Amino acid sequence: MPRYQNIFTQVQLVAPDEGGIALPHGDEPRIPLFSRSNVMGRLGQGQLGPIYLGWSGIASLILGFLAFEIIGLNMLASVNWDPIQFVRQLPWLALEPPGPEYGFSPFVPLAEGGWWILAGFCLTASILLWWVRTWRRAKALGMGTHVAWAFACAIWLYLVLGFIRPLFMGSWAEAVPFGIFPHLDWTAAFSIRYGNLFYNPFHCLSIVFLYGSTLLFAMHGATILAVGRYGGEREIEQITDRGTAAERAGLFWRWTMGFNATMESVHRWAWWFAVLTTLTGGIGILLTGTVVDNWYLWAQEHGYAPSYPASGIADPAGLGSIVE
Ligand code: 07D
Repeated sequence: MPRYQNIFTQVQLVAPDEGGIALPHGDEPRIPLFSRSNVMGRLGQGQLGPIYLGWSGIASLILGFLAFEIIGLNMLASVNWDPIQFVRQLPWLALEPPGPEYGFSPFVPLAEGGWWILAGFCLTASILLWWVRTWRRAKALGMGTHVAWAFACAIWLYLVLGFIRPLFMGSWAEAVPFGIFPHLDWTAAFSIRYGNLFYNPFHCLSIVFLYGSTLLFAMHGATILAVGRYGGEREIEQITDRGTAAERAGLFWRWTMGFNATMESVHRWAWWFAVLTTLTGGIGILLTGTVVDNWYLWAQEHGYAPSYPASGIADPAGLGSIVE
């Protein structure tokens, strides 16, 4: 007897390859590469491919590869083209943006930050083209564009960090370097330079939404797994029925915390939390150094951080004022 298989049954569907819906005439071709993987089937879908790779996908991959190469070759050059040292020191190697003496000029000698601008340009073009891909594929499938909008919010933070804020500050030197530890060092230095980012309320908001996202994701994932035995992953079919996984899931949260999201609204909660992480984050970074020079002093002024007795120590941000 055919039975509905759910996440617990570990049965993989074996059927003729499924190529997807027909595309509008003139649309770019899909690469008709199909394969099947039992391991991937345990993690998700067993059929791999086909991959759709239109012009935006191809251009995005080429530009991403160029960025990757520019960054990698510059790092290799920084260790005198020694492959052993490249591997050993990789986590610490960097491609730095131009120094402050170049302001925001697009004409910077390659070895003094020009490569950083070129790599940044390629990476940005690559990311934007990938965004075009998320938008166009959603449209082609008759879907909403929620993924593209959420991705746009992440791109907003990325652009603020690497382009918009440096533009407002009039200096490429404000931008983030490429490199594993170097970009982490940059965040620490940035925080200290601008008086401790913990006192930036938008950083606080961003953390709320970041942590909130993980909490919501854990709650939702756990809830659906917990009602898997009642077919909980068939969320939409269950919305209006009684006695279903959907009703039990809702009841569980109403009993434990007095309120429940619905099978539909929990996804809006998750979407907004994720989106607001980078939306508020970008605002916080854009305000730093442009509107607020020292978040700790700002927080004191606004009754948000305690004021300590005068220490006589000059403001480390170099404003010349004495920390009260
Ligand atoms: C970064 C942007 C979108 C990314 C895109 C993808 C590539 C691929 C591939 C070349 C993630 C780009 C694709 C690059 C390249 C190839 C092959 C999204 C990003 C489009 N903080 N902090 C946040 C916490 C502190 C600092 C956010 C916690 C210190 C700075 C988040 C703590 C200092 C910035 C957050 C903490 C400091 C942030 C990031 C605790 C010093 C930011 C949200 C517990 C370390 C960023 C407003 C995110 C921001 C940011 C969390 C501490 C500095 C909420 C939990 C005090 C400078 N911090 N932070 O989703 O938005 O990032 O700030 O201590 O710029 Mg912080």
